[in-house]
Amino acid sequence: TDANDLIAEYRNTGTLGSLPMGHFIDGAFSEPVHNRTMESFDPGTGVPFARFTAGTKEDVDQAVASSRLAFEADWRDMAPVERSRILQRAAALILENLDLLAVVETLDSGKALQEAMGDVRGAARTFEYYAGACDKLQGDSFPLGPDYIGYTIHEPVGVTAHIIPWNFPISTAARGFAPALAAGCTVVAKPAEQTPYTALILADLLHKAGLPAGVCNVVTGTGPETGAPLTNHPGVDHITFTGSVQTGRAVMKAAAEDITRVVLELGGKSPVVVLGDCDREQALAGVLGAIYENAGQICSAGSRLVVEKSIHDEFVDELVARTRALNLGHGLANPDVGPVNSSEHLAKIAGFLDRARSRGAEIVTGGSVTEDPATGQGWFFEPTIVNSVAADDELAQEEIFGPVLAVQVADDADHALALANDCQYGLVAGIYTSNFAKAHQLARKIDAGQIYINEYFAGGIEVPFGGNKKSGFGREKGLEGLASYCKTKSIAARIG
Ligand code: TXE
Repeated sequence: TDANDLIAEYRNTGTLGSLPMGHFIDGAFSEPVHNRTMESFDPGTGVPFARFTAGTKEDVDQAVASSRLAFEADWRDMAPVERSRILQRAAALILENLDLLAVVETLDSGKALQEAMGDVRGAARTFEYYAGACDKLQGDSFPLGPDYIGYTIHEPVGVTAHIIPWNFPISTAARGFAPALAAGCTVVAKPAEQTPYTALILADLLHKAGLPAGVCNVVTGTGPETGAPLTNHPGVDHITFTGSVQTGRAVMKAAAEDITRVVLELGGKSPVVVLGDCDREQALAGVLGAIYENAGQICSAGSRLVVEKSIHDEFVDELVARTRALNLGHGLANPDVGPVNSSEHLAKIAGFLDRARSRGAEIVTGGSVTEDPATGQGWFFEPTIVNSVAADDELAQEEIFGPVLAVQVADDADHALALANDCQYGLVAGIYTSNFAKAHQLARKIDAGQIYINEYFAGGIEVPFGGNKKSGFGREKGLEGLASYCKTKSIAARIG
């Protein structure tokens, strides 16, 4: 279906007829055990546009049992080349459904349609990448002398649970499902209650691509009623969690109960270090994208600008001018900055700025709740810059997860490094400089899972991604992402 037709349908009816209903279990949309539903809101208007199923422990039990059966009966022992072909077909089907997935993602999350299209293309690329890896999970052999044979094989860990957040629903689903399936694992996913639909549609497309029933199940509902029973489930062998530190802690405790493997991808407060010798244009564009893409609701957003004193005044003036020129609007209108995801989240962002104002912070642009200028509706926050933020201020320490940039002034590169590392999080850091050696020296010394030099968000599915410190542990993407869904078995035999 064409995006324009879907947008017209939404404008005329206030909903979309093609939205899935129910959980996706055993290869079909299924009736829940208890018939309870929740509203889904369009953040661009603040108005509900559909209802979806609020799952319970009973639904989770069904999904895990189905995944266990499918693991043992169909998927674990399928020839890797066959798994690969199914994942390749899935990539193609995702692209064939690009417009539907992107429009649904925009309605559910609020993000600009172009960004949603980028996310869907990225999801297809993720399946393409891991499709190519299915038949390359090679082991090693070991030199034990003429009387022995020693080798390793990589076995799938089993049934994997995926707890998905609302800021990148289809990207996060794909980033977990594709490597898990490539490794021979089965999947039970719980999308965020704010954004349930694209994971359901993705599971259906995977089934249409040839995935046997039960290999990928999706259960919708709230964190406490659906997420917790899944992460606590003794039938789950691995948990991939993306979300807040607080919930991550609860998930890690649940995992500890049964010694379940867990990957935690939590928050960030990532610095963008801009040195005096940078290419000014490159740095300005990079800093703006780093904080305003997806209205700042990105775990790896560049939410701290650490700028060298020598260029600070000029650089911040230009950033402020460009920030004021950004247009806000409904995601379907393709704005520079869309709404934030929920009214609760909007209130949380506003709280940070209210407290900053009462401390006398230097808010150089933005700082308030606003609305879609075209309709007067929606959950919007002004693109905001706060200047000269102290290292111990909450604006420099806490994840706001909105379009709010905290500027920290550094005397020189060493001071910039100290400021960059003075934080409980360690997910990402950006570096802008024309000095190649200095860039790589800083890259080694900054405590973060990934470093972007002269282009923020550089890299793709090939590059491992994950956090240090309170940003979590474990790596997704790349071949490391695949390894976390495998368990190595060593086999040694005496033949002499
Ligand atoms: O997160 P939660 P929330 C950060 C960001 C944001 C804050 C709160 O700072 O403002 O977290 O967001 C499910 N057992 N990030 O409240 O609660 C929940 O249903 C199992 C950073 O939305 O962590 C959803 O599917 N699951 C981030 C998912 O966990 C539970 C992305 C995330 O929700 C659960 C999102 C439980 N007890 C928020 N409770 C990132 N790292 O990108 C909730 N969930």
